[in-house]
Amino acid sequence: MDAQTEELFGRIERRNPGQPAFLQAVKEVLSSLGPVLERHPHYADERIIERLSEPDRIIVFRVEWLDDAGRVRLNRGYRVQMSSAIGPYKGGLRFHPSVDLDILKFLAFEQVLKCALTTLPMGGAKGGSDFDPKGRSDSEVRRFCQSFMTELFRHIGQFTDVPAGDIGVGLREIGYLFGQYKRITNEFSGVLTGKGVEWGGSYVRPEATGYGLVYFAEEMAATAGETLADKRCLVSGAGNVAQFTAKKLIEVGAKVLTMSDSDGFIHDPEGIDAEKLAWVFQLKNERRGRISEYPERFPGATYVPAAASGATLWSVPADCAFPCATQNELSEADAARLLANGVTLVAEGANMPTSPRGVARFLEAGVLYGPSKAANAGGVAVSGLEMSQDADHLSWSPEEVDRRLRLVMGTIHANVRQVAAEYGHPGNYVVGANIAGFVKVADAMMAEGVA
Ligand code: NDP
Ligand code: 2IT
Repeated sequence: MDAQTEELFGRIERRNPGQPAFLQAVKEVLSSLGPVLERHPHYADERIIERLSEPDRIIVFRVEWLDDAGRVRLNRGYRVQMSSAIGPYKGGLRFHPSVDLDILKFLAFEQVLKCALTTLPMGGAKGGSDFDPKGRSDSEVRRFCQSFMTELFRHIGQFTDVPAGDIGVGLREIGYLFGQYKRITNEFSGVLTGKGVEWGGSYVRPEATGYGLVYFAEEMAATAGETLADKRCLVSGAGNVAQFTAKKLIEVGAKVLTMSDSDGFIHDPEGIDAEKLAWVFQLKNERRGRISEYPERFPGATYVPAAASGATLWSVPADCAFPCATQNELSEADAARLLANGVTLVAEGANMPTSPRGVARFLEAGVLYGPSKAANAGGVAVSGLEMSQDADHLSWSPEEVDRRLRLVMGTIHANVRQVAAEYGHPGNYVVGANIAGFVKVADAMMAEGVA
């Protein structure tokens, strides 16, 4: 960063004390913008970066609910509406004990640029709660969701803000949230995405983030004249994104060696095939069990608890890495280990999973590195397609949605590469994604003027 950008970042730092994840996300973007600010000084004159890192609005509220024993429980709910420059606020809801304003501001900031890359008209937001769904009964989750929506409903709407899922929020939670919104407003609309196909959802939305990630990785590999067939792949996480990443990787002939949850990881040297993956789907989505059960069912595999040795799944030798669990799950040491083992492609399904020093390692090594805001944009892109279908009161076939998802991922990939080259960093997907997303939002902000 040059002296002027350093000074600008210093101001943002002073305005947002105690928010390391948010500042990490802003700094990563700022570090890419040098060439565009030099070429277009009007962005600095209009203070676009400072305006973009200040949310339009933050809503914080109390969520109280009754557990199965009839005791009163208390959580905090949030919605960070970051930018509506290019469309209604859009972005997921996360239910996880680690959720706080810092985490949601980082996610909302990333979401603004990600949505800009999708080619669809969506702004950026994120929300959620420090509620922990783990170990909670269905009726406790339902009561929590209903209470959460009893406040959130007044801040969202199909033309205002359209939430969806993220960590801890899947089909079940979206169902309870949608039911409560409808009960309160007497309105059946596209106010949430990730709905069931029978009640206003889109085919391929559950698959979209993982499938889109693999489509993006295929495009990356093709620039080196490669495919993913027979590649040894590391996947982290075992939730929505990890499951469908693994599914598509298996479909295209790659070998998936690992999956994980917050307790530890499994390494299956023979590869997780379609049948084993179907068992993981059942374990995680129906029984809501732990990945540690995998070796009991498939004895060729080993389980490594996270706390035991500090070992991470990134130490398993492989060709490609797909972090799909959570932010900062891949450290500089992990990146170094992956590179030493000869990894050639890294594509991020989770949001900001690689630490800044880890990213620097990948870029220095010149491996294919696809940052999250480009590589995992397939999820929100199909959310955008769900909004289109809701607005038109119709439903496209799975084939049609998948075709459009592939098209969107191909377009993002081409655009990101083209912009990176145009600004003097050919092959650098970080610079390409940050500049392409930024310019689109910045130009809209300029056109809409300061009020
Ligand atoms: P899920 O809740 O379905 O799965 C999350 C997975 O990550 C679980 O295996 C979970 O393990 C693990 N995990 C969560 N938090 C931690 C943690 N602090 N440390 C270690 N492991 C953790 O979420 P998704 O699959 O939807 O989301 C995964 C990532 O993908 C997130 O970064 C999310 O923001 C991102 N993403 C999601 C999209 C979507 O459409 N769902 C779209 C784009 C990005 P455990 O069960 O033990 O908690
Ligand atoms: O991080 C993300 O892009 C998501 N969690 C999906 C958001 C959405 O609105 O579909």
